[in-house]
Amino acid sequence: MNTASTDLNAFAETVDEAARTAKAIEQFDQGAFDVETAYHIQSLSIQRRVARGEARSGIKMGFTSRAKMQQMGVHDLIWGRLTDAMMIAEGAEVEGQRFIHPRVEPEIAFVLGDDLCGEVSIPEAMACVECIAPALEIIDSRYQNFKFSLADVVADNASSSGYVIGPWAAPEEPIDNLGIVMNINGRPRQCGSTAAILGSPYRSLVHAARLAEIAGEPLQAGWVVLAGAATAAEHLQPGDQVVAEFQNLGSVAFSYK
Ligand code: OOG
Ligand code: MG
Repeated sequence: MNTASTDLNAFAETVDEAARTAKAIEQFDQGAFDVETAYHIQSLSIQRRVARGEARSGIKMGFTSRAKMQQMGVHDLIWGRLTDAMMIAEGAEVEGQRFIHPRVEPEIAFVLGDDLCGEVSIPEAMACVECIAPALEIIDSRYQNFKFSLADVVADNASSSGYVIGPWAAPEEPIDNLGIVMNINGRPRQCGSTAAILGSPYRSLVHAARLAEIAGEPLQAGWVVLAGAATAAEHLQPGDQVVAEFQNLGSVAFSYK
């Protein structure tokens, strides 16, 4: 695609400003840019965050479960860039003003003890993990009505907005098939298993290593990798208390003001 770099900067500014000011934008025209170009726009939008003082803290994977693909009508794996400003303390009360129409979904988080680059096997990926944790991701598409094409959602940093990490566990803890219940205001709203994430969240980490390397930003020691949601996402309403319980790993919670 021959989209001029000034156009790419304009797209990046549009998505970044929508995120910064929590104001929805229209979807870009179908065909305005392809998926590869969308990753370039994503990178430029994150550069704007970094210029404002945010630091990269890792990456997130998206559409790694059938539940999420079906909910959003997108059937390709995607990824986005995480920054420290997206991190929300476990148990915190989150201000609603920073979001447009947030949703929450249960995930597994990894912290890497070593750099992890390129084509790796599952055992190689496992050997790089320092610890694992139950996590919640708050996604908040900048597009009106949370509707997007694959290229749109990639340009919009895979809808990433916030993430909450629960208690860390040793990497030896098996995580391939752990039950998950996500409760909102004491009621179970989503039930599932970590097996829904590509059969094992470690497969998501293998993809993350490959995709980050291709982008020229290989996974670094100390980074967080979010493996992608195991269930469909749930809308957040003011006053909601969210608690996700993970078999053997404990729970992760926040409230939405
Ligand atoms: C895109 C982000 C997908 C996941 O965990 O599958 C994602 C979206 O659903 O808006 O974060
Ligand atoms: Mg997610």
